Amino acid sequence: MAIQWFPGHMLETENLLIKEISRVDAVLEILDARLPLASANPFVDKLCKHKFRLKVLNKADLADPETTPLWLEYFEKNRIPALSTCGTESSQVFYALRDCVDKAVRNKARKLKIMVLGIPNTGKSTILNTLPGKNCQNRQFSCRYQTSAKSRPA
Ligand SMILES: Nc1nc2c(ncn2[C@@H]2O[C@H](COP(=O)(O)OP(=O)(O)OP(=O)(O)O)[C@@H](O)[C@H]2O)c(=O)[nH]1
Ligand SMILES: [Mg+2]
Repeated sequence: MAIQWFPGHMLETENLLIKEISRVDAVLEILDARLPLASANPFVDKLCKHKFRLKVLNKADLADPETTPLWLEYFEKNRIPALSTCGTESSQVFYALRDCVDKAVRNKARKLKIMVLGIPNTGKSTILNTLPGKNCQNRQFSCRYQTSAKSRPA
């Protein structure tokens, strides 16, 4: 019996991302700070070839506090924009997004569209839910939440 290792919903999501990427100004790639390379999907490299992308090393509170700065140094050396966050801390999430907006699309006055993606359980929903929280200065960011595949929550 052949084992289907690439189920239909994954293909569906890939196609959706390819379609939507041209409509966004920047991408927040949510990673697990404890394993920033292993929690990255190589498909995102291809997808974001011509798009500004900020790697967000989330769950930094669970990671080794001495190792996370080394990862950030590694990304900086490779000229890959990255920062670390604790997704439940609204101020950190706010600064992550502001950094992304500042670097990616400085001169645009209109509202910006930012795609938030990552492998399961890295904290995408937490970050999106934290963002419009009470401490998020003057609600400068508003969220429209679209799930990655119709039948599955992002
Ligand atoms: N300690 C800690 N826990 C976090 C952080 N961010 C998210 N979590 C927890 O990690 C778990 C997964 O977070 P979600 O936001 O559901 O992750 P997700 O990427 O949306 O997951 P999927 O929708 O399944 O892909 C939840 O229990 C969160 O409370 C963080 O920065 N620190
Ligand atoms: Mg989610």
